[in-house]
Amino acid sequence: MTFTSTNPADFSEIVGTVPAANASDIVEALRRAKKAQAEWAKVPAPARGRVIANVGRLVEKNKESLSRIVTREMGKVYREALGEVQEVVDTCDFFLGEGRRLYGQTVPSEMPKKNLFTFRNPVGSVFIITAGNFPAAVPSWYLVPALLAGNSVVWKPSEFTPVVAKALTSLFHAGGIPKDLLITVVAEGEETFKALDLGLKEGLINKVGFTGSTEVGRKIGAKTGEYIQSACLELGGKNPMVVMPDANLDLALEGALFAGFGTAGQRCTSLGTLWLHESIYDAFLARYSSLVGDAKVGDPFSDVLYGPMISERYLDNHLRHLEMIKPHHHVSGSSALGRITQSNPRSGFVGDPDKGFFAHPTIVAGIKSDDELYYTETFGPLVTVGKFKNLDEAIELSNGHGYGLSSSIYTKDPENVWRFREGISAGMVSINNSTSGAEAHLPFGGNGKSGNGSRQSGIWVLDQFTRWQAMNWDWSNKLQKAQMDTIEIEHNPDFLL
Ligand code: UN1
Repeated sequence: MTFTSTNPADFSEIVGTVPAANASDIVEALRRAKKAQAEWAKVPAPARGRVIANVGRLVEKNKESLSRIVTREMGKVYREALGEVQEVVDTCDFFLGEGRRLYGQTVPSEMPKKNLFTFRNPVGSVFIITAGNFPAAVPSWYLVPALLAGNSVVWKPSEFTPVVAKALTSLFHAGGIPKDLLITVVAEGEETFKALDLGLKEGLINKVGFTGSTEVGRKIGAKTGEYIQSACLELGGKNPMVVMPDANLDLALEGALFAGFGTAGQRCTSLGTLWLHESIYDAFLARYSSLVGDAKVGDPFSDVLYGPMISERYLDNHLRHLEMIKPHHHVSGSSALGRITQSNPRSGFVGDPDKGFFAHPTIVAGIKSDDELYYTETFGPLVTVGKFKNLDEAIELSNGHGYGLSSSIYTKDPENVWRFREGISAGMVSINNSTSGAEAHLPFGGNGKSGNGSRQSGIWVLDQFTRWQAMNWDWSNKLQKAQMDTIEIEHNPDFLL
């Protein structure tokens, strides 16, 4: 069996064909990767860092060609694809130096002639499962630190972006990562889950990393929990953007346009609900609607706000979310709803909409906290808009659905900034900036329905791919008993001046 990957902007174009793995193929790959890990862990970390440096330089050298594959296979606009590949380079640049750090500590002992130390050990073999919306950058957040830290990786990319996965994997191998240390398998969800279960049972998996929906993340979290493991979970979001009346409204409009509709709303950091203060609600909404109404949609290789949905499945999901629009909502942003076709056109569309899976941008205003659209992640070109009276209410509305990935506030008042930062439950907070576009060396991750507190990127992800080992070394040549052979220093507890 094979997967045939087509261009979502022109589904008559085949991007590539890759073999489909079943559960036993994946288990076999897990066995090979496990075997390869022991040798890799013996390679000094600075040398592993140099391999990561090679990979970074190769990705940089192939930036345009890899970005073109990203746009052709996934559909994001070429400028964003270049940014995504740059994020892989940034991740390699950060971790190549980590090969010369991977710091442990020296810690004083409570006893003489005894020394304490900590070491970071690789967890072993890791199984990474990623989504199609960031087919190169998000996988690199797992692959790069996991390999740098001395682990082996079996990677199951999205079945919608296997050609990007193949290309990225070949760059890792060309950079010096041994073939069995990073094995990429393309498989359907059911086979992947079967392999996860079998691999955990056989002791072939020491850590799971998963980026995708909350629904699947819950199942993976439960499965790994059975084996006393906690997966690194990066799940959905319903990211709020709060606009205070004192904000730079032009800036907020620009931010809301990019956050809501960039990547056709298919980032986990995309804007969910735009919360507007009641005093600016009508005027801001009118400007936002006309800005979105005028935006160009279409061929992702031309100058458009966004291109197609990743696949028909993502388009179908978007269509299902449109059914959640209720009579009390006010819809704007385009001349029509749903799929863009020649018979359901979008003015200014660039290209032939019938060739791909394109969707009209949709703004749903008048959102209330008991609406289905309030607590549903829509993952498409759909932004909900609601009204608030004061910052406390805005924070409550921003947290109330239980997601907590990214968030944003537009204001000029530092007091609003600090109150928002303190009150918001999200793992990431933007001030006068889009909800999307996190930099590759800050902790990335969410709380509640967005994740179990695990963080990717920067130094923080090292806690996912290493285990702390504590060592004590007693060189006194006698058995010194901790907490019992204590040292008492004479002092006068009654001393007064
Ligand atoms: C994702 O959608 O899974 O912060 C990741 C951003 C990007 C990464 C998004 N740097 O929008």
